Amino acid sequence: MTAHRHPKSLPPHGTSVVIVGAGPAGLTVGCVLRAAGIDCVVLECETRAFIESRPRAGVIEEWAVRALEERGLADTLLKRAERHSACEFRFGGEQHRFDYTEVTGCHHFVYPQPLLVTDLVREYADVRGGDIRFGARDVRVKGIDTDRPTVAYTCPDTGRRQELRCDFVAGCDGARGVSRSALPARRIRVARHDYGIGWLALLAEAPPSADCVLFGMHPDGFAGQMPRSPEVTRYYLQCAPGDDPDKWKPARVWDQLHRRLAAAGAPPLIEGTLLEKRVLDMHDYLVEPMAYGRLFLAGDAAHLVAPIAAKGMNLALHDAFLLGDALAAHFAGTGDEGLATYSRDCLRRVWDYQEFSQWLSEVYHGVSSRDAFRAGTTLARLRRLFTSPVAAAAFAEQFLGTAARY
Ligand code: RFL
Repeated sequence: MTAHRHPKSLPPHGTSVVIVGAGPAGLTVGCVLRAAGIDCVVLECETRAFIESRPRAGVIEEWAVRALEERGLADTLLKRAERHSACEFRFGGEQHRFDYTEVTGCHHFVYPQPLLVTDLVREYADVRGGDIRFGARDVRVKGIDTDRPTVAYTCPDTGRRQELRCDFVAGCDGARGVSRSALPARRIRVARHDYGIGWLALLAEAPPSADCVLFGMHPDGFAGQMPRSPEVTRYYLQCAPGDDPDKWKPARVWDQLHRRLAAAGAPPLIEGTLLEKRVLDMHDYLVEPMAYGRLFLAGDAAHLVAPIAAKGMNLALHDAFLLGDALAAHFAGTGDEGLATYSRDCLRRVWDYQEFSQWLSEVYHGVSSRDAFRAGTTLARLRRLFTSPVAAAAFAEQFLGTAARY
C-alpha cells in the first residue's frame, strides 16, 4: 500500500485574528489591525477581480467617511467621491427637493462599493502587508468557546485542507456566509422582518437624470434613482416579491421609470443599456448578540437592512471600526471593555437604522398600497417634511446618521 504523500489537512498555523470575508467590514477590520501591527489572515471565497467589480452600495454617510479618513483609508475616496447635499421626493406629479446638508451640515458621499473594496484591498494587502487568501473554499469556524479557535478551509491551488489557529475570529462573510452558523443557536436570537415587497434593482449605463437621489412615490409603485458615477446610474422599481427579472424587458423598465419618476418641470430620464437586473426580496434580520466566545460578527453577517435607506454598508463600517479598535486594544493590553460592549454598541445603531428603514418603507410604498388610508397618511408624512422644520430635522438626522448618541 502506498503511503499518503500529503496528509489530508496540514497542522494548524497560528495567527492572532482570522477574518472571514473581504467585504467592506472584513477589509476595514484587517486594515485597522495591520495599522496596529497585529497579525491577521483574511479568507475570501471569491477572487480579487470578482470582489473589486461586484456592484452594490454607493452611498456612504459623512461620519463613516470621516472615520475611514482618521484610519488613513479615505485618500482616494475623498478625491473621487461625489458629495451630495440633497435628495428629491417626487409625488403628486411634483418635485420636492430636500436639502439635508442645510439641516445637518453633513453630506452623503457617492462612491461605488467596488471602488471602496478596491481601495481597502490595496491598502490591506499591498500597503500594510496583510495576508489575504482568495478562493478559500468550504470555510469552517470551530472552537469559538475555547481560547484558540480554528478556521479550516480548502486551498484553491492544492485542494488541501488548511487550518488556522487564532485568538479571535471576525465573521465578516456577509448575508450568505458561514460564520454566523458557528454561533450556538441556544445562545442567540434572530429577529426578522419581511416587507412583502420586491425591488427590481437595475444598473444602467447612462448618466444620472438628476444631480441627486430621487424617490418617486407613485400609485404604480415606488421608483428610485441613485447616481453612481457620470456613466452609471442605479435605479429601483418596486415589484412583486420573487418576480422574474426576465419579465422586465428594457422597454417595460424605462416605461415604468418614466411614469413613476415623472414630475412637472423635471427633465426626462436619460436611458441606457441595463447592465444589471435583479429582484431583491426586501427583508431585514438581526442577530443578538453579535458575538459569542471568540467569534465576533460584523456587517451583513450579523444584520441585514433592506437597501431602502442605503444603510447596510454604513453599518458594516461602523461594526468594523468598533471591532478593529476593540481587538487592537486587547492586543495592546489596554483593556477588553471594547470587546465586552461590542455587540451592544453596534446593535444600538443597527436597531435605529432598522427602525428608520421601516419608517421610510412606508413612505415609499404606502401610496401604491391600494389602501386609501395608508396612501393618505403616507402623503401626510411626506408633506410634513416640507412644512415642519422639526420633522425635517428629525428626518435629516436619521437619513445622514448624525445622532449624537444611539
Ligand atoms: P459583503 O460585502 O457581503 O462581504 C462579505 C464577503 O464575504 C465573502 N464570503 C465568504 N468568504 C469566505 N467564506 C465564505 N463562506 C464566504 N461567504 C461570503 C463574500 O464573497 C464577500 O466578499 O458584507 P459586508 O462587508 O458586511 O458589507 C455589507 C455591504 O456589502 C452591504 O450592507 C451593502 O452592499 C448594502 N447596500 C447598501 N449599503 C449602503 O450603506 N449604501 C447603499 O447605497 C447600499 N446600496 C446595498 C445597496 C445592497 C444591495 N444589494 C445587492 C442587496 C444596493 C444593493 C442593490
